[in-house]
Amino acid sequence: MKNKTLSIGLLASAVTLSLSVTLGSQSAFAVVTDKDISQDEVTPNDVVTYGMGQRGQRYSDLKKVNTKTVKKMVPVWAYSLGGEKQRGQESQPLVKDGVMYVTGSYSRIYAINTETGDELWEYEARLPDGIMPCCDVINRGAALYDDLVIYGTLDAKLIALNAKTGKPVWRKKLGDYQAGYSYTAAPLIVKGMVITGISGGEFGIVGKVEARDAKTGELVWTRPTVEGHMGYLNGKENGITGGKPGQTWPGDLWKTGGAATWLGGTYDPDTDLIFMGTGNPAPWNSHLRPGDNLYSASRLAIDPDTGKIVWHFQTTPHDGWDFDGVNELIAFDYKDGGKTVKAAATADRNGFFYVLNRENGDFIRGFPFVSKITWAEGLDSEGRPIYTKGGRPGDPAAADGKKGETVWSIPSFLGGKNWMPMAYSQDTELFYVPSNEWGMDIWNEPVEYKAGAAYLGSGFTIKPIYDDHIGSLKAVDPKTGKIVWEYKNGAPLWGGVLTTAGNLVFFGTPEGYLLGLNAKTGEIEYKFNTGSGIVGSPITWTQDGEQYLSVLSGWGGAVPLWGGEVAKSVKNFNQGGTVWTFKLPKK
Ligand SMILES: [Ca+2]
Ligand SMILES: [Ca+2]
Repeated sequence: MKNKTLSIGLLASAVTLSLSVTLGSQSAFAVVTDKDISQDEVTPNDVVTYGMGQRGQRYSDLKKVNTKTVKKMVPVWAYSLGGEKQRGQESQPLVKDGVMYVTGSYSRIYAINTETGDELWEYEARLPDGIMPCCDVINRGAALYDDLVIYGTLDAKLIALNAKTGKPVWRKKLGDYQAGYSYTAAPLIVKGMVITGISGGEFGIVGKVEARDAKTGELVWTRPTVEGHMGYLNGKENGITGGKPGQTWPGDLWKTGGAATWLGGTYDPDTDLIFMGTGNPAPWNSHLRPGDNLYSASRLAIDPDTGKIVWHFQTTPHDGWDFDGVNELIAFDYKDGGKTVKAAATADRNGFFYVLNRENGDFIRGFPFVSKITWAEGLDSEGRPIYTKGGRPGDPAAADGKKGETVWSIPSFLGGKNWMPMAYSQDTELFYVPSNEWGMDIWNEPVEYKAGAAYLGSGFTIKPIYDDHIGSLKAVDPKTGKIVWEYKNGAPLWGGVLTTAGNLVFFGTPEGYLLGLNAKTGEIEYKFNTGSGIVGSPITWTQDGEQYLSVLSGWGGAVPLWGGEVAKSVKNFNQGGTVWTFKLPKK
């Protein structure tokens, strides 16, 4: 018996030794459980969800790095994504047990030792010719579940890899890339299911939200986001979205209605609801589709067990400006006269910030978060826009049949805020919104649907509205609508935000800087040049008692491709692809 005990002991220490060689000082490789995911916000030793928690608040209670110490923060390693492929790097890394999982441009994914920056494995999806991503070859991040790391690819596939080895375990098709479907969002894990949306809103696709068994990839339910399409649960019909076709769309336009769910979603465990946003109705030319065009340009609350829409809130009914309603809806609570309000907030492409009752979708309040809005005069008591007369680009049929009247519109279609996620501080009770101040000339043209071809029926040129800045990081009070402070940036902001209990707000700029601002005042407390523009989202976590911070650097995304006159001003920014990791020096 003694010998047996001894040999088991030796075996155990041998295992520990070999793991420590691979994973540095961290403990043995552990699977990611539903509990790890639902607790992610309050477990600072890992980051196992996109959004640093299912609610997507991007808040960390870590404060070793704070307004007093942050000036001493230094890079500890930088990892190059390598290869000849660069372009936009919009990913948020994940961290578990001393391993970082980060996606890169062109549907690549990497596992890196968080202590040393050593590569553990790399996987590159083989992409076919003819993929049709609208807005650069980006990817926003992966999901972790059990022993899997799951991410989507530009040819609209979902791939699960073994997190330890990087070898594929399952692979599912989300849509037909030849019809314009693609995938760029970070998947969301809810109750053992992997929840995905779909990209392709500029190609007349039909948006949908889907749930799959995260371990096997088997489809559980699918919910189309355009009125008239049938949903399915466990292979059986599960009700037509909106009840029946034709209520808010003319003719057959609902069949190619867009409403792409391209940014993925958040989940609120408190109300047990998935929040997903939907993009523009297709085509952009709104005169071809009178009506509200449900459920485009909306936020949807979906029951994760049934895949049914519980409530919806449409930010831009009958959108005519490409004001996709996909931006993240973040659950948060606040006190109003001693009563706790279960709210959720979102900063829309259309320039308005909305606070909703997250239990039923009721409008609580809304206000502009950009300095100028031309297309609407305000919001009514239910949150519906009051359209400005003459603010909608004109109907070609009312002109020469080829081109309708051009209007100057603020915000531009790239939005008062685009995909880049804001953060909510539980300390300051402010939202930190990465916004942009710009406008566009926009006009309409005739268009017909053709599978796999752009389906816009619009032309546009984006232009700055101020001489000195486009980007504007704003501290927004959701209770009053007050902009508490603003940090102006020359180039448009295109990366996500992180806020911490150290009274700091971190984000990157296209000029290449990682910035740390004072969360209360907006003063610059930290500035580091990463060598390429930052369009990724920073994270922070703790390891061996030290606070780490990581961000992916690599300029690209939609601005250089679609930015019109703005694109000219950023064309000399160098591309890249590097994960930068920082911490305070050891004494
Ligand atoms: Ca965590
Ligand atoms: Ca769009």
